[in-house]
Amino acid sequence: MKKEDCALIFVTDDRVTEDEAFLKILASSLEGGVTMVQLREKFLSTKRFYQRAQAVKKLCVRYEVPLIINDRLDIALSIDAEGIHLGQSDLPVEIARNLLGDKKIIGYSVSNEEQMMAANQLEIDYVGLSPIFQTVTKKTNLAPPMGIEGLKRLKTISQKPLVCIGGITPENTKVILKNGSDGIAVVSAISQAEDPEEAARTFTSIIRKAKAENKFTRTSISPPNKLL
Ligand code: TZP
Ligand code: MG
Repeated sequence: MKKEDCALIFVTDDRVTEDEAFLKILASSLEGGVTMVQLREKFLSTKRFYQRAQAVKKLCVRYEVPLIINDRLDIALSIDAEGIHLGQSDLPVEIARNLLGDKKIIGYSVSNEEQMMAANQLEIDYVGLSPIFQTVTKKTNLAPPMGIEGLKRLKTISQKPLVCIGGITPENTKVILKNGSDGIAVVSAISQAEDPEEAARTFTSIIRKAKAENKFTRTSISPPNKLL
């Protein structure tokens, strides 16, 4: 996985049940610049999940954006997705890695220090810090929000790219990126926006600016190479 791929992950909204509306929101998010899509479905039958995944894959291929599947390795394998996102109570990462091979993306959710230390030992491509802020979108298996203080703490331990999730809006994106997150993963702020394309564009522009500023800050405080 290229690190830039996890800059803006659109996690699809399983509250949007109607396929046409679902695909329209997805296409708009891609048009607005999302860098990866995670298909997350908690209520669909396996057959409907598979069919939706096929349609989502087609769109993602058109935009050359990687598609990963939440939880379901069978669906990921069946549509040859770019990867999978696993939580603490999902299939063990080692098993998923064996079945997917080295080239696929594995994202892994972490909520505390202990889980982060364990994640450092795993063959994963990025860690999802969950949740950074309060969210109403996910109701089960959800730890208390870690806030920016939690992000800072986990950043000091992490050896993997970090992607924050939970309650992320254009207003709180900059502070997340300034405190060490490599990307953000968003549901409602795109899927429930009046104009999902515009919302994705707004995130894209904030991320671009924050990354440019971060680079400047880092190089301006590091000593020139030859003095190292
Ligand atoms: N995992 C942790 S929080 C969350 C998931 C899937 C939902 C985030 O949704 P929103 O609407 O961006 O707060
Ligand atoms: Mg899961």
